[in-house]
Amino acid sequence: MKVLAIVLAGGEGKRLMPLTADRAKPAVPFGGIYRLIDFVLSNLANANYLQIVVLTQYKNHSLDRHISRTWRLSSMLGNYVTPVPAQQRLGPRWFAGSADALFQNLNLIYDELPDHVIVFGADHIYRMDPRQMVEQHIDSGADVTVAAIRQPLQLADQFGVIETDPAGRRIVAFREKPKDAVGLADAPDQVYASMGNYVFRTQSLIEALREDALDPGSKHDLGGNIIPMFVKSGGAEVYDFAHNVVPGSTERDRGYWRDVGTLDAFYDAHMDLISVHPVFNLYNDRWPIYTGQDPLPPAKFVHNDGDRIGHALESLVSPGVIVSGGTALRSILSPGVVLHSHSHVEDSVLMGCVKVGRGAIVRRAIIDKNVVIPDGARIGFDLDYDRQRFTVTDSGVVVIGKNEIVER
Ligand code: ADQ
Repeated sequence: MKVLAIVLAGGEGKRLMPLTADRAKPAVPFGGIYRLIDFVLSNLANANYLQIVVLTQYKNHSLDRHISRTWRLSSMLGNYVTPVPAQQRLGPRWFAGSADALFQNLNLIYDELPDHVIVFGADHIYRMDPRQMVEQHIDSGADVTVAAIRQPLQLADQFGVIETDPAGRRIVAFREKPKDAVGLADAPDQVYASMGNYVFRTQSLIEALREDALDPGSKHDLGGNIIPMFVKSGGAEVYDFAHNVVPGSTERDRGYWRDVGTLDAFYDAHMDLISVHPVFNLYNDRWPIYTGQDPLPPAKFVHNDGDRIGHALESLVSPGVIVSGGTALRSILSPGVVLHSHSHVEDSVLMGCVKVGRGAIVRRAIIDKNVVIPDGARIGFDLDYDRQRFTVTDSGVVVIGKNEIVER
């Protein structure tokens, strides 16, 4: 059975601004050394699906660079991860929606002639063995199988909401981001949400995309248009993510899936990583999360001119970090971060090469690459002041964009 994987990585990620000001959402750094796209690509690679096309569009420079530097598979064995930027192949327009992105790249499917096509989103934090979903899809003979997970009812308007037949397999209704969803019969405060991960029978996908392309009223969106088309014809099934068991997983981290589409969700997913018993276990070496890294030296903790020794507690510390007389508490320090004497960073995410000056204090913040926090500056204390100069989320997390200049 031949399977081609297509990863949709063209999303704009408006709600993650300023982190997506000059990079696509799937290229946003996560967990110190990763980028969001590493999670879906690792899931596919660990499952041995090694013909992977990544459709990019929006501000794709750092994404393309990351994929071509990191995700080099052995082409001799016919394996590849290929970023395909929107090329305006069908006239002078960018992709309209995710279905249009697939339609414009149908040639990639014709080149491979797979039996089934996996179409996965690129911006979630999770471990999943996609083979189990593909197996169910093949056994059932469905045109499309949609991965689903229970989510809180109040988030229903962020997801494709699924209703199934009483057996829980066939999809009888699929509504994209409904404002008036009702809860499940056995859990009124939950809905069954699409994870944005699909497996299609190739021929069914091609026919649906062609039909959709001819419809002037369509938004050419997979969730909004294509999946409902299959629901109507009775060919859509659900794959319950709760049944997915990844090698090396434990009862605790099974079923973990985070849509990090908002700054608060992005922040919370990081705070989970540094909790004593994180739900998402980065240390499962039977299902590794792959990434690419510059050859940096090990992290070091030193003192400066007889000051106290730099230290980090309950934190993730990446290679290339220098903690020189400063303190990090419950924080993520990405490669190349430097904390100078008497600086103090807590409950924060510092991305690559952030420098925190002498005596500066940073609390509950996400600080993007290359930002320099001047000596003695205070971030996350006076939120009214921070709001005037940075982004502050609903829950009070201060977010400073890449290369932003910070005044004291
Ligand atoms: P959203 O994530 O809101 O909902 P969308 O913006 O289409 O839907 O993004 C889906 C994926 O496609 C993302 O990985 C994005 O990066 C990518 N993408 C979007 N437009 C693209 C384009 N033109 N070219 C290439 N890639 C593109 C979707 C589903 C919901 C489901 C949620 C789960 O539509 O039904 O519940 O994902 O988070």
